Amino acid sequence: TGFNVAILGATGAVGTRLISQLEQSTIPIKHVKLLASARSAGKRLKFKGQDVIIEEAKPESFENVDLVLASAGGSVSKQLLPEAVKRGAVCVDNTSAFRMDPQVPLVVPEVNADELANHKGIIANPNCSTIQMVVALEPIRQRFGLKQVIVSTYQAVSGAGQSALNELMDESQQVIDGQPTDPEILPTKGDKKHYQMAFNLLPQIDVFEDDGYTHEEWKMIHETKKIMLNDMNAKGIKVTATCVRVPIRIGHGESVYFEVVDKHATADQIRQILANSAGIVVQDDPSQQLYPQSIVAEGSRETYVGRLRPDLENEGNFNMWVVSDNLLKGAAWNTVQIAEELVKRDLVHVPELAYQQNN
Ligand code: A2P
Ligand code: 11C
Repeated sequence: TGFNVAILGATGAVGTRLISQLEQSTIPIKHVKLLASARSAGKRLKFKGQDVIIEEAKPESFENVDLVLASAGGSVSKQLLPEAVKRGAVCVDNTSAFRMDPQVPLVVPEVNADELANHKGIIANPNCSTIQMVVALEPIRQRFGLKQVIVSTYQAVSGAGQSALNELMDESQQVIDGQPTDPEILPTKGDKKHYQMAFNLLPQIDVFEDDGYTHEEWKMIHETKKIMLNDMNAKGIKVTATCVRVPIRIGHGESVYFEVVDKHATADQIRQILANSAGIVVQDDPSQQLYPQSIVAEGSRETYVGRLRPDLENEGNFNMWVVSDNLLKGAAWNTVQIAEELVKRDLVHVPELAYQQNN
């Protein structure tokens, strides 16, 4: 008994963590299939100590698969996940391919797990920087209401994949050695120019939209509204974002400024609500210099919150600092956590009215 599970993109920065999160999960597993590009076919990775031969991902790979965990890039998901659904597999997708599709729930279990009941075969995992922010904001919204969010991010290089992480390490060594650097990937693979990341800050994550925001900033705005209000254009909460890449390996940091509806809210009350909320660890004691740090969050499934303090000149407004491992809660853990919820809720089957490709 148990499920046949396929991991699509198993060799990537997120894929390898999907393997380890699945190893630790409560999901009963009959068989695991590891899928990647033709480049990796025939190589081996371990699952629970056993060698598994990596296969090239094709539509037929999903025959007899119950559950797919995907993180091989948006175009791969767009092409292959509808094929998987046709073959009866429920897909949890870590890419941006389907997030804004009205047929697809966009889920952070601590916030909107009930949306899973409406799935049509595909469930989307949000962007990493969005996930950790909504984990921290939703308990505050539920208790005090939320009017406005202004976020600035400090995002780790692993968000751009294993090759970007390798580039940061190489460049760092080159700078230390007094050698020239040769950037080819960052700030983003899909753009024309590339800049040195080592010992630098780059205020560009993903490509630019016509309005001057980057696509990463667009995601933080619209995904937040879809997750918290079930409407990507909802006017109920105003959100604006500035996303910055910083030369660290793992663990996104976010300075989140927010305004609540109930002006009587105090920082102590908010701290207490957060401390009692699922998936959150409050690390907030200035007298002990205690606050969240990326290198501490690395390897943990939790979202860390600290530096919570009221805006001294604007009642009902607060600042906080939020950190999480972007490859775990931001990606692999949230994906596996969604899969665990699907199993618990007996939702690992494609409904009769299944996902329809509309392009
Ligand atoms: P491969 O290692 O064979 O290239 P990252 O996010 O770290 O860059 O990883 C991307 C993941 O997506 C890798 O597992 C990569 O496999 C996989 N991938 C890339 N292109 C394809 C494709 N066309 N089909 C299946 N998997 C792919
Ligand atoms: C980054 N947030 O840090 C991106 C990575 O939409 O899943 C995740 C991209 C996505 O570069």
